[in-house]
Amino acid sequence: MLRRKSNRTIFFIGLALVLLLAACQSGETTAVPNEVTFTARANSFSGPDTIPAGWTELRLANEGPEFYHMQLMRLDEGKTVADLTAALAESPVAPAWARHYGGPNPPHVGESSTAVVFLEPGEYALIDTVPGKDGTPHVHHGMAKAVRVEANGNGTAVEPEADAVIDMFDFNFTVSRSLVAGKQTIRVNNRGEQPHELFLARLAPGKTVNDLLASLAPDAPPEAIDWRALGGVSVIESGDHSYFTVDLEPGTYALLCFAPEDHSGAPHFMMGMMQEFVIE
Ligand SMILES: [Cu+2]
Repeated sequence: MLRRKSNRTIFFIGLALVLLLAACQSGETTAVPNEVTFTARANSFSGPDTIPAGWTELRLANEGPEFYHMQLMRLDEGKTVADLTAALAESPVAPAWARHYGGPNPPHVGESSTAVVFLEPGEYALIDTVPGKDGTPHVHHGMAKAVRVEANGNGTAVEPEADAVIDMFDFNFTVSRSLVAGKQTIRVNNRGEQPHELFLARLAPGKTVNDLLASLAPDAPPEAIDWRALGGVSVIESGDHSYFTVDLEPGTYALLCFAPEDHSGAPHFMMGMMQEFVIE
């Protein structure tokens, strides 16, 4: 009798452990990255000065009249946002003491886009290298903000799960798993040796990625922008990865990288990083 009771006790302790383990695991799978929102307006970013380290979903709300993106750059000790802005005025190629950590690429005017990045503690510059209507990158018109990433982050923030994968190489994109209509999270890997980014846009019917590029020329009329900016991931370093979520409807899409080539400074799309794909 005693023996049977003790077996039952062991059984219930075991059951309790199994339930506890299941609860812990379900807690892990429902954890999400920290969410942080920044707002872009004409010549300014607004948002927090300090954010926690770890997997972070950065949201960019575009409340300005042009296209903006967020480019996070981690600065080596002793370097400032002003130092970075001055260096980028000399060359579009970032100095070795500033490391690209991505961020959301441009949403359409009045809309928002997100990207999930892994942030290590440190001092960062949040800049916008997208050129304004005058052809000058917004970073030189005040779109540069200091952001501190602190180690006391949300310990439960986890990396997202991807529905599709796009690899970036020197100098092309490869869609490793097929993209489909509907909402999906895309993992973006930089498998090249240079820093790369991914900008996604939906083209107007019958238009090509070349039409999109022509619409960005300083003398192009405003109505030439007949495509929709859908964000993507701004520049990340070789070997790094990031995520973004997008809702794709049937149509033709363009992938572009505007990052400057390490030596010539020429935008990567001129070297082949421009591609179209179709969603049925
Ligand atoms: Cu590139």
